[in-house]
Amino acid sequence: MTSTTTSDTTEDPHVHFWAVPDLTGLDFDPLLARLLHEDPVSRVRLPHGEGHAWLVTRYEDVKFVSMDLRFSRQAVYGRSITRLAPHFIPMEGAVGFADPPDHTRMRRVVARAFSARALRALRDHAQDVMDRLLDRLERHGPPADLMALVNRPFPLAMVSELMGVPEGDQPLMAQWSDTIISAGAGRDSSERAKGEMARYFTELIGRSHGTGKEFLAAVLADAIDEDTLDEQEAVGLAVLIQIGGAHAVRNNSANMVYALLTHPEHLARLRADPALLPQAVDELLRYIPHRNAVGLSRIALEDVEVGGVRIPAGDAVYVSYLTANRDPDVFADPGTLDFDRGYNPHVAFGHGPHFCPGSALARIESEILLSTLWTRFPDLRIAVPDEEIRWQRGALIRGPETLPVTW
Ligand code: FLV
Repeated sequence: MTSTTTSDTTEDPHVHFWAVPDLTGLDFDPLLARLLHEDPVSRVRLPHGEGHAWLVTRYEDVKFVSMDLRFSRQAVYGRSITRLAPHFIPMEGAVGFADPPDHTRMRRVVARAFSARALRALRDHAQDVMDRLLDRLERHGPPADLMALVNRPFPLAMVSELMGVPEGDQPLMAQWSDTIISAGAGRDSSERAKGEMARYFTELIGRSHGTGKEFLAAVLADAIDEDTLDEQEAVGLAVLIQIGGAHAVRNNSANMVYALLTHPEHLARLRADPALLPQAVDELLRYIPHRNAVGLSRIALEDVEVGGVRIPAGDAVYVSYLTANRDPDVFADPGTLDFDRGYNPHVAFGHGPHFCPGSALARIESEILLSTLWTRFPDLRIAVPDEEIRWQRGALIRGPETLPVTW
């Protein structure tokens, strides 16, 4: 991108500079809320990268952009697009940067690891892991940090099981993921962590050839042997699934616990009517602002009109799934957490080809956490005043740093 573009847009009063504040609790980014209502297809400049990008906030427009193949992820790679983090999260050749048909080929391999049978086994395993973690929480006694004792280790153990990462290597995974999914760790440490994690998975996949095992590293090794994937694609997939599986669920499920602890009527309702659980989890997914700013853009391959605005070929476009989930044209009273919402077609897992491949596992994990936690600890409550809870800073995915609870 030329410096002319940068200076032009910096001067342009129609480009919103998005400083991306460190928000706390479940607060909704005020700029995002304003853009949804006042400037639904706008242009923004983020703290890193160059120039500006389009930001699409309305539900129907978000779905349109994320489905339409005239918006490309492959064209993003290597461009210094304005963004929240100083680095890109996916590696070169990874699924996040792929378009169909390559993207479809990669996703088909991942789908093998999320078959109905595999998910049933993962649900049983999730309950075992949760039971053990809550035994440990009980032995620890109150007060305790739920992040350290439950919300961090639980999804990490689950995705490691799915992937075939041995238990002893899980702390290493957590450390790399934290550095990669951060805007604040710096480009060098993030790139180093990506490199180290990639080397780890290259080795793990290398050891898994022909083992006949069902974990994902073995499935990826088989796919390489069948020439369905090359090694870089397989490793890129493994890195994104490991990070997404552990990091996204850790934060999202902690935000769910926090939401319930700060909405006692909702919690009481859910405990009185456990059959409500799947619907409650979906409403929490819709309601919780999962991330800061926006993640990975797409590039318009030709001029495309979105919500009445012409986006020129070559421009970068972001969608916000957070604002889509708060669009009053789709969700009545969108700012209210409502477990009785009948129609809830939220896009918390994204939309289109890049829709989260782990959504079923994420739902299972949240359901097991929320159903087991209060059965075991009926008097669970936050142990400190709300303003003393520390929330992650410089984060891409939002969540509490610690969640001190007592019972
Ligand atoms: O938060 C981001 C992110 C998360 C993730 O799990 C995978 C990703 O590729 C990304 C990303 O590209 C940008 C993010 O801000």
